[in-house]
Amino acid sequence: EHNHGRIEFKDVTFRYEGAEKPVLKKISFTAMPGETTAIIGSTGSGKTTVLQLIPRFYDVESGEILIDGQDIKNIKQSTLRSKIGYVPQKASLFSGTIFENIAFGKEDATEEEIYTALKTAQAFDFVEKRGKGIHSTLEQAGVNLSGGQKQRLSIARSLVRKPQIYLFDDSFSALDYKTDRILRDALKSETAEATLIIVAQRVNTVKDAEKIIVLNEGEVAGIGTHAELLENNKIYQEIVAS
Ligand code: DUT
Ligand code: MG
Repeated sequence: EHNHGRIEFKDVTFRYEGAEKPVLKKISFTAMPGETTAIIGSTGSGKTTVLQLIPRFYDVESGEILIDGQDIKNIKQSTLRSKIGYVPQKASLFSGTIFENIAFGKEDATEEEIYTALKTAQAFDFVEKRGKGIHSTLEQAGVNLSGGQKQRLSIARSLVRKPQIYLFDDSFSALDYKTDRILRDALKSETAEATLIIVAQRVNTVKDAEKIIVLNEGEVAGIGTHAELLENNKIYQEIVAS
C-alpha cells in the first residue's frame, strides 16, 4: 500500500447527534491521488458533511472511511489532520496580518512560501495593492475583503502546508468564471500528486474533474465524468439545466 492519499468511502452512513434521520446514507466512492473528485448537489444534500467526516470532525455511524487502505479511526488524529488541507465553506480569517493568516497552521512558513501560495491562489495582486503587502493587517477578520478575496486567502492558507489531500468546500463560488478557471488550473499544477476534492454548486467548476459525484438528499445519485452524467443522470441534467 502506497501512502499517496487515496480516500475511500464504503457505505458511510452518518447522523448528526440527536437527529432522527441520517443525513448521509450508504455513501461509497473513491477519490484518487493526482485527480480531482468533485461533489455537486443542491443545498442541504450533505456535501459539507461528507468533507467534514474525512478529518474526523465527526465519526461515521456505520461503514468506513479509508485513507490508503487504513481506516481513519486507526490513524492518529494529528497524523490525519496533517495530511489534510481543509478549506471550509466559510473562510475563517482572523484579525492579524495577511502573513499570519496564511501561515496559520505552518508558523515557520517563509515569505517566499507565502508568496508562492498567494500566487497559486490568485491572491498575489490584490495583496500587493495593499500598502504593506503581506504585512498588511486584516481588520476584524477581513471585513474589508470581498467574498472572493477571502476565499482565495483561505485557499492560500491550505497550500502553504502542502498536504496530501485538499478538501475545498465551495471555495470557488464567489469567483468570476475566469478567475475560477485560472485558479483551478494553477492548483492542479501546484498540487499534481495530491488528492483534490472540490465541492461546488455550479457545473462549470466540476466539469473537468476526473470524477463527479452527484449527491442528492444524502445519497449518491451518480458518479461519472461530466459527459457520462450528462448522458445518463437525471439529477445532473437538472443541475446543468438550472
Ligand atoms: N445538518 C445538521 N447539523 C449540522 C449541519 C448540517 O443537521 O451541524 C443538516 C442540514 C442538512 C444536512 O445536514 O439537512 C446536510 O448539510 P450539509 O451542510 O452537509 O449540506 P450541503 O450540501 O453542504 O449544503 P450547502 O450547499 O447549503 O452548503
Ligand atoms: Mg455546505
